[in-house]
Amino acid sequence: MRLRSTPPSDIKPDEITPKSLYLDRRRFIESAAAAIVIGRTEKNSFSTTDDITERKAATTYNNFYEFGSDKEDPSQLAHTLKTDPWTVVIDGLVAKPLTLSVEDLVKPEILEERIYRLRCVEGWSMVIPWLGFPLKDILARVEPTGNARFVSFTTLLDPEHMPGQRRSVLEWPYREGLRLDEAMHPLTLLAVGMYGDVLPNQDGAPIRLVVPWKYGFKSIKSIVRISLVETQPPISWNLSAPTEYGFYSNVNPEVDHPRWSQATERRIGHFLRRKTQVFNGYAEEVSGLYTGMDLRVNF
Ligand SMILES: Nc1nc2c(c(=O)[nH]1)N[C@H]1C(S)=C(S)[C@@H](COP(=O)(O)O)O[C@H]1N2
Ligand SMILES: [Mo]
Repeated sequence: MRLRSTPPSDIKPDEITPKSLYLDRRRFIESAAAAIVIGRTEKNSFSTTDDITERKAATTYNNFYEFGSDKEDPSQLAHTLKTDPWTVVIDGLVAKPLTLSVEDLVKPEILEERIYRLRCVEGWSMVIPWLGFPLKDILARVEPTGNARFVSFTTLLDPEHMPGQRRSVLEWPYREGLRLDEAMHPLTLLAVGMYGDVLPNQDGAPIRLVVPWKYGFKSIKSIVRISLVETQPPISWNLSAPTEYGFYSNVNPEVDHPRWSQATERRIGHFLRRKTQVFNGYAEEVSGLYTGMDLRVNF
């Protein structure tokens, strides 16, 4: 496997077109996906056996406010997002800060497929086969220092190519956060692909977070910075409506949103509504993270 994080010497970096980088990235993801399909006979204990949502739905019914607030906006407008070149900075309270090109991360040998439920705070859900790797693997590489307690994530700020950022619907750039133990949980994924292919722009190319037991807005898209910090970081939805969106935002059928119930949800592609599960069905894995916390107060 030849991975080209630095260009061959006969080509100057500025002669490499974004297209060729994109095709490289795509080729590596496809080989990862092929390897995964071969290995799929072994059940991945992290994946749900729920029916997978149609790819068409997962790529045309999106929330990505940088491209508008209608569900169809991102698939129609996100082609303007420039994902090549792209770097992710991992810094803050760490011994070894790191700047990675996404090419460093699109390695078939580190990618796994994880079929996760995604539950949007608005009341719909999907089941998506992601290609990615646990966030904890990257955090281990940077070696968080003893005072690091939270992780702060930031999306690209680029109003020229992200038309939604020209309006102040949210505080830009989009920001999210996790407590360090949530970030280190083996279910917490950084995804670079879905459905055996690179992430489409509207789903958060080239790299996004997936936290399956939390409402969808925690799964921040198109990440440029991951910072280890000491205190709970500000997050965009909480800044815009603090009584509606808390820092934790764990899926909880018993804690309603102030304007609607969270007891049931509509699985995209299914007719009947279904009961929402506590921690989106991942209680066995994650409830221990919240022992002793009042989840009505820490919503
Ligand atoms: N940068 C950014 N990330 C984001 C959002 C956003 O508006 N901007 N929307 C969030 C919300 S509300 C949801 S439900 C999920 C949707 O992910 P999907 O479109 O891939 O299903 O992305 C989340 N990540
Ligand atoms: Mo959402």
